[in-house]
Amino acid sequence: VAVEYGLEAPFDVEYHESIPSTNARARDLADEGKSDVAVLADEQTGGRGRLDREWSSPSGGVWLSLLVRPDVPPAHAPAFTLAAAVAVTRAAREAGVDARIKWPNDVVVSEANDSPSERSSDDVVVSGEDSAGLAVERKLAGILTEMEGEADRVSWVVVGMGINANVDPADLPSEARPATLSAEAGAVDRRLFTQRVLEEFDELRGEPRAVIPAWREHATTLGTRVRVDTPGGEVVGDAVDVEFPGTLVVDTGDERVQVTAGDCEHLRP
Ligand code: BT5
Repeated sequence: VAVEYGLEAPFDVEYHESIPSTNARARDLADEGKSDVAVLADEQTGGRGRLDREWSSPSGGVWLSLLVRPDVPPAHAPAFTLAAAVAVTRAAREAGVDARIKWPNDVVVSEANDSPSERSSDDVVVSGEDSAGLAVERKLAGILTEMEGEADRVSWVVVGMGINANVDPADLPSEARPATLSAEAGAVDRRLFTQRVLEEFDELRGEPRAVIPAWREHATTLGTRVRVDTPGGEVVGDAVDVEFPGTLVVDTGDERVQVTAGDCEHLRP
């Protein structure tokens, strides 16, 4: 049952204690003609990531989907993923967590930030590494953007954000290397945290192109060596930039490749 969540937000907020998926609910609301709704849940029983992957959503998280109807062509929809990543990152940083954005849809915390006491002050640690030489970053949040539209204009966009807020790490799949706000910086007030995410997203959505500089400011992907598994094959090189609406530019040494979708791994510099 949806109840009023008591947020002062530029969205109608619908709160569920438990629901299969806030994205699925937001899509149903889109079919009913609604707009500017935030669907929020304490727990999801059928949370989904990209490519129909499972998104683990135990009680204590911020499982949030925003339904919007922007006046943009479908090709611009990726900018809403970036806007959500910036909004979540800003809210997490305000809460004292060293969150950064990993292209295309992750908010991560670097392993090296976990144990500052084990480092001496003159150590220069960019990020941790595992034995395979991959940078170790743990996932604090993931974003799933879905949309429907005609050739020239979207009908609706649903931006789903899965944020491990006050979740017990034992309830999350350890192989996914999750991070939680509560483990990084202590339990957060989920109502206030959500309000900050909604405010930041609302500000960014009005000017999608302005999202790019904000994204660059908090990106961990730029300046690192990456391996991106794209629908068209693997791309390895230096991540040099992100361009509107969310394209990653990878310098392979031979050429600059523009990657619009894929799974990205950060490699040893
Ligand atoms: C994502 O997919 O990162 C998008 C996740 C979006 C979830 C939100 S929650 C609100 C809304 N309602 C939904 O049903 N979905 C959205 P992807 O990049 O494909 O990453 C999925 C992978 O992340 C999984 O295969 C796991 O390895 C890992 N994973 C699953 N649950 C996780 C969690 N809670 N924290 C960190 N990693 C997780």
